[in-house]
Amino acid sequence: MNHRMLASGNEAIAMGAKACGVNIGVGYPGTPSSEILDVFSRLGGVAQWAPNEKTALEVGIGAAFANGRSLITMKHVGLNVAADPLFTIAYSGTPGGLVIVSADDPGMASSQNEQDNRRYAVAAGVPMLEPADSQECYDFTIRAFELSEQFRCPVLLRVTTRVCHSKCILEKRDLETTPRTGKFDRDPKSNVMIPAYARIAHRKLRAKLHELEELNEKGEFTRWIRKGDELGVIATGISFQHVRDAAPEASLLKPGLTYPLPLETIRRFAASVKRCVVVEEGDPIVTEAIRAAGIPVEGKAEMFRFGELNVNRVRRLLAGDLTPETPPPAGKPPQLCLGCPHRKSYEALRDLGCIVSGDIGCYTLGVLPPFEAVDTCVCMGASVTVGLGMRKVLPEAEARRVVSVIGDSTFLHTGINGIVEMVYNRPATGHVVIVLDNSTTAMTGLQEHPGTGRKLDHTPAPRVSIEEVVRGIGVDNVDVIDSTADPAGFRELVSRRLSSNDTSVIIVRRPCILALAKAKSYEGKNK
Ligand SMILES: Cc1ncc(C[n+]2csc(CCOP(=O)(O)OP(=O)(O)O)c2C)c(N)n1
Ligand code: SF4
Repeated sequence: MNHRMLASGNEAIAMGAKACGVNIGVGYPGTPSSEILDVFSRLGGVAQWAPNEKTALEVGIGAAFANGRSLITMKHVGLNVAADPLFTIAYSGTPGGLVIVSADDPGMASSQNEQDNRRYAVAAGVPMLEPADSQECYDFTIRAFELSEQFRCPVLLRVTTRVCHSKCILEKRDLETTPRTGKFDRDPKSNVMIPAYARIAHRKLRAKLHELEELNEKGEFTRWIRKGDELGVIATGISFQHVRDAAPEASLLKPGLTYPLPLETIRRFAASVKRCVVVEEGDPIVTEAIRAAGIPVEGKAEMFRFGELNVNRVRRLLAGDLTPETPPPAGKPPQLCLGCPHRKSYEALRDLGCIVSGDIGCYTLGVLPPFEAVDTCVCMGASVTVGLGMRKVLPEAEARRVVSVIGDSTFLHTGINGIVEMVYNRPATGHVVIVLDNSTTAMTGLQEHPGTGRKLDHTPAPRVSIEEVVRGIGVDNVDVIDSTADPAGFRELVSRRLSSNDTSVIIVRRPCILALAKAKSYEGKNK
């Protein structure tokens, strides 16, 4: 029986994973990927949040080494964190299926950069599928697992914000397969990447990519829409939908397996039209690959490299219209909620004249008025280490003003490494780290993490104690305080710690007001 429904791309990926019997879904939250594992869990799949993306991928690799199927989810910047295992698992592959969802955010709706992760597929030599709608999210997820097992290689499923969040008709197939049974066959030549084995594995990987390219030429993943021969457009992912509206008269070629590309099919398509243009969001990756194969195609002007494409921008791109674009109307700047526990902390840091090495989460909003209290922010976990670097070179009086501010989820993601660095290479003035512990991953939608005491599905879990972790690493002073209930005490504590040469961690603990209500409902359910 077939089932038609309205589903977002993220829901479709979860349903595809469930349909093909994925044994485990592991990820770290990040817009626009966060809903995938929640839905997979609600469908009855085994899903868990990892402390960060590297751990997520490694758990998934382990499950796939043990013959299981693993789905790994993350936002684009998460793949930077997971890049180390990615490059080597591309060599060895796994007997079980390993599919990594990279959810990219062109236009930076909710991200610190708009990096184009298609480059990871090329750099690591990992085949990549790029769905353009929810149906393809579902179908490609299932095919990604099949390809991963057939070719013994991880597969990247690369989606973007519009594909993740737009809802369209999805037809589910009657497929429900049972998860694969775990088993481990010793095969060190394939699974242990010492140089002698890795040299062979790299050659095997390149051979697999050639085979995949041949498979791709057979057309299963490519849509060729024949219209007139005046204009032909090659478009991938969401750009394909924009082109259909912007240039209904154009012939269209949409590769779905976008690494390795079906270059011979593309050559024939380009030769079949008088003008051939590549329309792609982000970097000109497909354009460059096609041109490198000696196929003459037009690319896009540099101005279309930034932000998302839409129907209007694609019309302009095709018309070669380079007049300045009207900027979108300025929206209301985001703000910390009224009653947010981060507010009192920033008021104090502002009034104390601190140099704040910040981090990523709701609390990054401390950069905006009325606080204007965050001075740097690079990537998750960097607050601690960037603060330490500042302390190493600033004159003493300035160094004493530096504090690192980090959220609880971010602390457990990659902040812990910074604490190890602080204890090992302590600055002469010591250092002060403030962990804003609101008992949730608020910014990405209130997900659980190892410090909340609940699993992804909000049932009870062992709780990792931040204070025990930092004490164990060897921090001199560890304090827990509520800056909202005791603002004066918090100011006095920060001043005291800043004036000493100790290493200090101050944990500001008070729940996010939005998470509090939800947490109460879970407690009711968990009784
Ligand atoms: C490598 C990476 N993974 C995921 C994200 C998405 N993300 C941004 S902030 C954040 C965590 C926020 O939680 P927390 O540190 O507890 O701060 P809060 O928002 O609760 O104040 C996440 C997961 C990201 N920016 N970078
Ligand atoms: S969601 Fe929670 S942490 Fe984020 S601004 Fe609102 S109250 Fe603060």
